[in-house]
Amino acid sequence: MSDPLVEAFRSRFGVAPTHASRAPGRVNLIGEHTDYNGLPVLPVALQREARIVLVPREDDVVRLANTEAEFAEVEFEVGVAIEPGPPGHWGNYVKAPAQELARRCAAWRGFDGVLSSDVPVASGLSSSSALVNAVGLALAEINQVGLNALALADLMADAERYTGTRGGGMDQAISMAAWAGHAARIDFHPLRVRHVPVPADWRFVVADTGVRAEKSGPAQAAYNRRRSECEEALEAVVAELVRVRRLRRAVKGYPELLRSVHGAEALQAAEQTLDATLLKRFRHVVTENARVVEAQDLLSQADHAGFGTLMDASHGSLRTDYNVSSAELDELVALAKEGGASGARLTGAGFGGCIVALASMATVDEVLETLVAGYYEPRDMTDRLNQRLFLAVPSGGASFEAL
Ligand code: NG1
Repeated sequence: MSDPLVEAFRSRFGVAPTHASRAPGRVNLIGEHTDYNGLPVLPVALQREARIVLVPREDDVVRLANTEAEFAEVEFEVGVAIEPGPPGHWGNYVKAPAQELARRCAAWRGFDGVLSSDVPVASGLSSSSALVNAVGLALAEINQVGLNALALADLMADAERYTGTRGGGMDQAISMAAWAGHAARIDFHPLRVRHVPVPADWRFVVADTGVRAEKSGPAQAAYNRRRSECEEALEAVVAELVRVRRLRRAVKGYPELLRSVHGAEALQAAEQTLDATLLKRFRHVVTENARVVEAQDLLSQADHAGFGTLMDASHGSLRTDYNVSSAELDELVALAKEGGASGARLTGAGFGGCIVALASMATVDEVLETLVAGYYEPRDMTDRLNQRLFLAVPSGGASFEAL
């Protein structure tokens, strides 16, 4: 059977591609806005992915065409200081890994390629990291940099900051290192991944609000502001705990704080020192951390109801303490629950994008039906499962192959 991407490459470059690189998007089950605070997350990789077919070049040029006509072909020379395009330009997600690999691994060799991605853009499903990883893995392989998946994921997390988002490392890690059929509990500094099987009758419904959370626009500023607020809150709480002699010295980072004092005690100190906004941010981070730890246990025990309850609590905290939900996200969460989901929450950064809801084989049809009837135009929904409403199939991480 002919592969349309291979055909697209042939018609653009006149020869057959020799290699393919692919990296999936992800849906985060729980642990939102914790990664950049060094605290754990629990995502799964999706069946939707960025895929590139390519031919390595002998020089330092990268030419990458996109099967979507709205994204014009990008061409640049690999180097340690690659000029970015305008904010939000898709080419920046191609240049990001190239510059980082040139800086850290002296990888200079480029490729000719064609990209196709079916990860919805600006939906909280990490289309950006799927692209960064697919390009990064291709460049790492053709330059023989010899990094394992986690080391490369770490490097890709640094690389993506080229695009202006001060992200954590969740997306690059799950997209590089996922196992099919499993969720991953990911910890940071150093990056560690524990694979946890997803019970066979659990169904994760992903529903898109259709509101794009553009990481190059206001959502990026809001995201980066949250990160600064978390840093400010941490510093003030640590200073307070040192002042009352509960800490002998200032600790660095949330993980060290939460190893040194109990979460409840950290919250008490926060109530003493933080203003209303910083207190809410801090409370979200500390309580979400506890939810992730518990969620991993509940997933291992196949405790469907318990896991759902944690998802609900996560959404509540993201809505009222972290203020990253929206009317549309809240509406989809409410509909999923009405349809019988055990839990539902926004996924990804928020400000728009998708929710994820936990259903079972027994409840999934009703959940889908309630979402379609309550939110989507029935005429757009002749295929019940489509680009905006689908079931997450926990998938494997990025791969590179000779064709
Ligand atoms: P999305 O929603 O895919 O933009 C972002 C960050 C994650 C994480 C989540 C919130 C990037 C590439 N991704 O994801 O690291 O912080 O928000 O939990 O910055």
